Amino acid sequence: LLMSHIATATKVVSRMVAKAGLLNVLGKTGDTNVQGEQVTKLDIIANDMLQAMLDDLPMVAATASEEDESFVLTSAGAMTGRYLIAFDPLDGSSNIDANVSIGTIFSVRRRATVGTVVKEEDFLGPGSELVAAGYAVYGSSTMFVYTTGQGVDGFTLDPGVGEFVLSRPNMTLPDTCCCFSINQTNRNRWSAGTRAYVDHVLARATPRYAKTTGRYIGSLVADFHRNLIYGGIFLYPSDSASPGGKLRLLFEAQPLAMLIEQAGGSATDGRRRILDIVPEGLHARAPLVIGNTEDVACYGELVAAHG
Ligand code: P6P
Repeated sequence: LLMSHIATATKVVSRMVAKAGLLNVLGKTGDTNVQGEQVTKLDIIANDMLQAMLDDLPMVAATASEEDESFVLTSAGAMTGRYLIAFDPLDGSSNIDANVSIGTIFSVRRRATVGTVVKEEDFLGPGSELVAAGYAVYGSSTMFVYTTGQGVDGFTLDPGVGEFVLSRPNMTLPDTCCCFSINQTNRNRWSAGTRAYVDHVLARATPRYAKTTGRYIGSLVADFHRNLIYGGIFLYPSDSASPGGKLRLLFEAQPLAMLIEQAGGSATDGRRRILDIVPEGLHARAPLVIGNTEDVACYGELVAAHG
């Protein structure tokens, strides 16, 4: 029931995204969110939709959104609900006006205790404690990809029927580094280890990287989804401008790390397994290196050697 409510919310968001240009919901609201990012109208619509769809579920105690400073108690389950939901309602929303694929990312955590008032600390566990994680990607088609710890399944929305149809059962990461995804304009801000890894890939001196190509959409869900299908590595490492990384640990890194491990890959912050990191706050950030285990490990070795 919980997953179907989340899926239904993404169907509505999908429809809004598809009609954004016609419904005058493009553009910015003029506000900035807790991340200091400009808020787009669709961010608000997606955020409100997800919270509304979860508010009347008795099994959900509270939700936390990348868009909001603090968590929100649900009407139906604040004291008795067993689950906490964290989500990035519309990741990559800065790309909306350009019609680039964007997405919704979510994770589900079970409360250690029920019957007590939810505290922020209830959300701040390692990603290894998540019971479910997934995303919707609003692209040439809308896909819903999720795991409950028994592998990863992908569903494609049939707009004519309004249902998600199982289109990619048991998704596993192909063992090829097809795509290498990093914002190379940040090169001068990277550590020596990051530069060493990027130069190693670009040198194409090893069979593994002989045919690797560069792809960077600037929309995390789209970059992640492409690599999950084709194989590859995505990196948003720490750099001099964002030493703690840019991406959010709770709303982006943890759910994608659960998915990639369930699909046979790995996710680190360059040194530590993402799923082992305990968030210091709802809006904690983390460097993210995610994809094929061999490539994530190669990056880690060069960071260990070069700093
Ligand atoms: P940059 C989008 O704003 C986002 O949060 C992710 O979706 C994306 O991977 C990243 O930022 C892109 O950041 O600094 O390369 O533009």
